[in-house]
Amino acid sequence: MKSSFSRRTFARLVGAVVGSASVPLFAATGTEPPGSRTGRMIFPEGFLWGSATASYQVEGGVHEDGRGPTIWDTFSHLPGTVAAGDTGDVSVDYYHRYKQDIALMKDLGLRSYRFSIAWSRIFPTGSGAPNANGLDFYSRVIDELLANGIEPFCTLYHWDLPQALQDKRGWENRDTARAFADYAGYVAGKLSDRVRRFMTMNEIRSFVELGYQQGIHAPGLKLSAARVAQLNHYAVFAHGLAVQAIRAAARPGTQVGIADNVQATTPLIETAPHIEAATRAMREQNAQYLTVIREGRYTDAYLQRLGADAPKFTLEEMKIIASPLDFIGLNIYQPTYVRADESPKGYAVVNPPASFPHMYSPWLYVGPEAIYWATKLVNQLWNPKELYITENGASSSDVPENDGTVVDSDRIMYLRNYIGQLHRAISEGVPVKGYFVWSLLDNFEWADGYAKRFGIVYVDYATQKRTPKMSAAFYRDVIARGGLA
Ligand code: BGP
Repeated sequence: MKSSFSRRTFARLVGAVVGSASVPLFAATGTEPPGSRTGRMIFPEGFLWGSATASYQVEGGVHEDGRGPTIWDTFSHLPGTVAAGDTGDVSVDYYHRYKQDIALMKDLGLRSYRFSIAWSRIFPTGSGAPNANGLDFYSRVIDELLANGIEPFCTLYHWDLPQALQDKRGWENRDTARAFADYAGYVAGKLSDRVRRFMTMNEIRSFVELGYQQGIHAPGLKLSAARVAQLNHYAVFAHGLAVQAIRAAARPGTQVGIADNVQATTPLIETAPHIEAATRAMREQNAQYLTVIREGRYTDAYLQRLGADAPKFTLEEMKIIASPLDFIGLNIYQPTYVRADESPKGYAVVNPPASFPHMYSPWLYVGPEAIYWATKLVNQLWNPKELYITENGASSSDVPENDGTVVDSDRIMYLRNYIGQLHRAISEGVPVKGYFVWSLLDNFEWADGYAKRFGIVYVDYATQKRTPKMSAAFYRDVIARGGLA
């Protein structure tokens, strides 16, 4: 199935202009702009350099230790859903090789590692009696990370919904939100003795739009606009309920956030009118995701655009959706360029011309300043206590040379430029505290199967041999020097 091009091609919102057009100056943090005197791009002391993976993408072991089936097990086994008929049945066998992979992380000098928990390893049918063996696996992973001086960042939902819940209408069913909160609270209660930071969900936009609207991800549905809007509402509601459940169950000091793929609205030209347009676009393009999560209301433009298809909601639900967060994680890959426009909404999204450079995935346009503008505008609009880049990275064609070396010059170019633009944001006082490369390992990239490689470590899928690419050497050097020196 040729889904990759539409992977990030999201519907544009239309409607009236809402919101702050002013662009206040950023508050100083009190720290000296790192590296500013020498011109080197050195990040603040304690910056958490990390990398990320997700359960279904790396673990394999899908039948082990009582794990229940998920929507991705079902979907990937249907003909025509995933490139080359690939599945995550074995993937990179991290379920059995996590110690080796953590040794690789240590060798890179990683300070932190973002992984996700498979809900169905903990509650095989989504709710009911917990499966102790499932929790044990993550407990062992966490111990191994801590023994190697690596801080665990734990995502509770990275798209692998227990199939038993999808059989009861999945995220369309309001009870799924409650089940998610129960699961999140249970895990936080058990693991917050060693995990300080939890993220509720990864990329609500992706699993809602790709899974339930476009049908190119699990569970492969193409629902009507009204049904999508309602289940989207239950998904952000589930996030809010989970925030509260984690806080209620976890040890004091536990931090709760989200990993959101905000549309990284980026001014086409860095002048006042275009910056103002990008600021408006940030709110509107993310209305039913980060905007509602931060503001506790849908924008007027969003509700007007949907009209009769708008979600039904209560004020109580809206309050829960906007539960305070300790941090916001942003997954940033490509820019959404925006320019000033005379239309009522005050901005226009610029479609990339055919010649626009992209990485191996056709959707992955290279626009490093996206990471600067996304963090800067999110900070300005919603004033989070802390920000993390919970994913950034790129696919490359990655052909090993005769001696096995992978010289992924394009990935190094991509990472260097995005990290440089992240430094630009931090040097202006934007409180970004860490950065996670997607991904540590080549892995099962959803509808692309194993055809697109995002790892900084190459995996030979036939032998499971891991070989760090040149980008791993680059990243190790960045970490060792604390930035781009
Ligand atoms: C993000 C997901 C990751 C990863 C990455 C690459 O949206 O959070 O899980 O898959 O994108 O994208 P893709 O696999 O679609 O090419």
